[in-house]
Amino acid sequence: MLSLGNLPTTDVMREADLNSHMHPFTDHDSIGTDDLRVITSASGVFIGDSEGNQILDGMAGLWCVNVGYGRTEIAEAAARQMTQLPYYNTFFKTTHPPVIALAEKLRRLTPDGINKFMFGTSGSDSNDTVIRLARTYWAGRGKPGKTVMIARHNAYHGSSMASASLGGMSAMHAQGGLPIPDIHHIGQPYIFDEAGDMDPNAFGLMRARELEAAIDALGEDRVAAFIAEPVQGAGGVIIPPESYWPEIQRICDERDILLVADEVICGFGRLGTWFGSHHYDIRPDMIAMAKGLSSAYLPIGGVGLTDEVYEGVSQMGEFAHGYTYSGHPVSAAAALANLDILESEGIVDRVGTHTAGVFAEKWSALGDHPLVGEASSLGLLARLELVPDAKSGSRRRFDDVGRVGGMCRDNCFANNLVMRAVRDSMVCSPPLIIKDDEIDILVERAWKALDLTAAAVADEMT
Ligand code: PXG
Repeated sequence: MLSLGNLPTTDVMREADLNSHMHPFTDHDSIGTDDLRVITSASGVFIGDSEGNQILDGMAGLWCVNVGYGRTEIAEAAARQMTQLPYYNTFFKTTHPPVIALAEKLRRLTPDGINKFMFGTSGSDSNDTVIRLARTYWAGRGKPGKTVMIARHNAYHGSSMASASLGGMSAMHAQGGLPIPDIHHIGQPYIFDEAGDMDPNAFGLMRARELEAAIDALGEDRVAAFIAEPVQGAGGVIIPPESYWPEIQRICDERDILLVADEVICGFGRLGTWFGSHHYDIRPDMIAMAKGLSSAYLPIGGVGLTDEVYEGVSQMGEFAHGYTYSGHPVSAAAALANLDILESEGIVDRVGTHTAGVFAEKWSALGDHPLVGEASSLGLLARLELVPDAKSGSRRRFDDVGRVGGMCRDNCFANNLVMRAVRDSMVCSPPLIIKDDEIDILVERAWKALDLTAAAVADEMT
């Protein structure tokens, strides 16, 4: 039995892991005996493994460790709360100070009009809550037929039955009998892969107007809400053209449907503003949150809603929804300490006024690499498009989609950098506290991984 106080060798831990642990989103047959990396420590923007490597975490965990690793203030706040009151629920007319303080603080930080908060433990359950709130709201307003949720192809909204249905990942729909009824998907504003020769803003308008067309086709009396990430994250950091969000907002204003911003990745500073909705001037009726809410030090998620949605739902009497851990006091205390750090250290402002600019300049240089067709970023979200003939300016993709991206991801890891591959796009989302010289290290390691990947691809051709 593995004891946390006295760790055995890496090989022993790998074997024990593969004997008894089933990993998320993993093809276990593809894990070689040396492939598993055992992460044992972390500080700042670096994670440490059991072999003593210091790896720059270009993904902030899974887009979530916004304040970076090793913040003892959060650990201390959680420890204090565990001693004071480790758990009590928020059902049946009870509450506790951490959840009150967190809701109050979120009321101040979230987009105008978002005034009430319901908590859970993840982004997935937040989006399940969104669906139930939207449908219950319309029932409360006397329109129970408005049940259809419109989302986008290649969106990621979570992994539960309802949130994965809302998401537009075909591989997820293919397993487990998804999607659930009354979910409809429209196109995504992915310029690089889908705009062809169109002007990006014309393309953005075209994609936004798919929402209008879908409402017409389904019937406005059937549609409850449109949900989207301000910038699609897991789908491949898809930064919409400037024309996109204003047109979506216009359509949602003119039509009798709710607008939901999934802020699970874009929230809490990722784009250099508190929320992605602030960056794009979106006026959502609901927002889903998780990840950066606690910088992932403890699991917590939630949904923010306007007074209008809250009152509509309240028309139905009891909203029969909630989780044992809704508003968990220790998670709420950790989230509060995390938000204190983001605020008191001016981290969000610094991303907007400094770090995003430095990052954009250095990241864009990766666009000169012969394997890269485009390098783009917004705030501290970034993407590289890997293509076979970047020099010609062609956006043609590799035939065997995802293979070269996977090679590049492995080369990053081998060079002590974490980046994710989404098909043949490399994505990056470092902790918001990354320093300028650490951005240099990140870009150097990325360049080296691209070189190794390009060399391997060239080898295959000869
Ligand atoms: N919404 C968005 C926008 C997300 O990115 C969720 C909801 C679901 O959150 P939970 O906490 O239930 O995981 C997410 C999560 C990846 C990756 O590899 C991305 C996510 C989760 C796991 C892996 O890109 N995003």
